[in-house]
Amino acid sequence: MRRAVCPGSFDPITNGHLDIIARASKLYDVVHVAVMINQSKKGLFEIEERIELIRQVTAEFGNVEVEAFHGLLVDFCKQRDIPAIVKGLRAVSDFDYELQMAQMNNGLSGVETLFVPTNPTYSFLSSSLVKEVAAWGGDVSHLVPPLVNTALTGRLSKES
Ligand code: COD
Repeated sequence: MRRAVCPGSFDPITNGHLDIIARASKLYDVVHVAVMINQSKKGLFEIEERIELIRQVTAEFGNVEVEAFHGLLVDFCKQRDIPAIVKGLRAVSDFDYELQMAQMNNGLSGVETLFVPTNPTYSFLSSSLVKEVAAWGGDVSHLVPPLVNTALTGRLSKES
């Protein structure tokens, strides 16, 4: 069984994330989506909410498992016998840090990182920008799945 992980914060999942997960799901038998918990960074959505949104928008792929993890990504991989991390690369600016993480993770445990070039439609897209635009009332419906757009609108209207 060929397994890979797509890790991230997913606060919330965007069409850019979804595109990478969809492409990974065609290459691997099982794709684990790991919502990595960073206790020093309070998100807009709780971890359980992020997981539920990801589960719903990836259900159609049929081979995606979603869970949260607190700790090192290499330990997530070790515990589940996952040999590969799949990451999307948006621009050269992503590459520096992604390369460092890939080399660190490989040095720690031998896990490989595979980079998938972003779909150019999403090369500017990040969860932070989506939240910022939505917070100011901008339309992000073309940047996130409809379910996420509804969740964002609901959350931001409660916060304002
Ligand atoms: N197009 C394509 N891919 C995208 C896009 C887009 N528009 N947006 C995001 N992605 C992909 C990228 O691969 C990105 O890395 C991934 O989705 C996740 O993105 P985010 O923004 O949700 O998550 P990040 O960048 O905050 O995630 C960082 C991690 C949580 C993966 C990282 O910090 C980590 O592995 N932490 C665990 C602790 C650990 O092991 N630390 C040591 C690292 S060496």
